[in-house]
Amino acid sequence: MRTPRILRRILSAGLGLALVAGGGLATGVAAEFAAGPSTAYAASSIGGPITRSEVMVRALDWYNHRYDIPYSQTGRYPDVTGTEYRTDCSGYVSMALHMAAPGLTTATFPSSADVSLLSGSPSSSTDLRPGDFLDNTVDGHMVLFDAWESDHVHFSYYSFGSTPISHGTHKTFSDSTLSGWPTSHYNAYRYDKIIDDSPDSLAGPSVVYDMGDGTMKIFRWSSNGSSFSSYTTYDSGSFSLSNVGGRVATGDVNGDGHEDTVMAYQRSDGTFQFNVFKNGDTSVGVWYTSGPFNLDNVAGRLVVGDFNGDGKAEPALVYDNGDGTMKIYRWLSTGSSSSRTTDFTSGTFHLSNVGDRVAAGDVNGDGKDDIVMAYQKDDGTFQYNVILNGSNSDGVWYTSGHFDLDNVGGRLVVGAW
Ligand SMILES: [Ca+2]
Ligand SMILES: [Ca+2]
Ligand SMILES: [Ca+2]
Repeated sequence: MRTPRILRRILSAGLGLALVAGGGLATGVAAEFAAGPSTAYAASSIGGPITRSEVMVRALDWYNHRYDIPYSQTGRYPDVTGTEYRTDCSGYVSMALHMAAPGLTTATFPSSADVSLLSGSPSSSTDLRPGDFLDNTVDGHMVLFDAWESDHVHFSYYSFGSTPISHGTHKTFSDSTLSGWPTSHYNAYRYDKIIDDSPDSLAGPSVVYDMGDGTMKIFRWSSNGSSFSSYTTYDSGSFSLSNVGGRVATGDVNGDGHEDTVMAYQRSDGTFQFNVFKNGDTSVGVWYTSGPFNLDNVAGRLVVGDFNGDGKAEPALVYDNGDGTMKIYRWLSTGSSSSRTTDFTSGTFHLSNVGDRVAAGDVNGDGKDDIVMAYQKDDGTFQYNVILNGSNSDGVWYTSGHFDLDNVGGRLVVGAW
């Protein structure tokens, strides 16, 4: 319900921007390291980065006490650490996100420096993830997004519009109302400091070993938080790594929260295929087979990232056209296959100056991975080129002084440090 209280914005825009970069932790190995061993329920601080799982645990805490927390726009109730938040819809969302107490309002949330509008009206807000929220400034109400059902059409949410806090289930954006108000009045937002987490596993290394007999073995170590003490192996059967070269990368291609390994394999008939190994040690077969396509022009430039921010990672291949331009071949993930999507073709851009120095990560904090390349320039300097989402050149983000990338080779990595 509409909250008359107008709160002064507490966090400066500068702080917000600094932490937006922290929000870029969202994907991949670096995020898991950054979040530490107790990723799922690590305690956040007020106004600090917070994992989605912690947000949902905090939301559940008030829900579990829902008969003890009367709805009141002037009331207060403590969170799990004793900080008191306002006992209405926006106070509840502020509490769940561990923002400054007693909380923003439905009116001030959209203009917060730490909040971003998700693309599209509610009917197209398919990017919503647990801990995002829907704000209706027309009627002065908001709800916390909980989770999609498996069809990614129906969803659940928490709402504190009256006593007690309610948990709405099996809703869709085609429904005329959401939590008692017109669905079309809501917009979808994300707290910039929210961190996607991988609740069931820590990052671990894996190596792909050529057995020399036309088969390969994948060794995959698991982390217990302080050592890589156990590993599993996968034996391929007939699978020649000479057809893969260095084209091995990881990402969560099926969106289950666990990294998977992807390889680009040149076939003897001149086509290639993507082989996917779920969790890095279980073959789930071929996710894509091309027409004629020479992976020699890709060399080791396979990257895997979530380039459209839908929670599933996908491969991209950086291809030397041989005429001083390059093409980034792109796919999206259906969760069980790689589906071709639009490609990016550069103007003059010599991949011979890049070699295998190509990596992916979310460099602008929008939840979508981007491609970074280190390019040796003729004057002895180098530059970082950024291709946002792997499909939109954003030009040069850095130019060095004299710097010889021959000494780097292909050793470029990108992470949220
Ligand atoms: Ca996975
Ligand atoms: Ca994706
Ligand atoms: Ca990005």
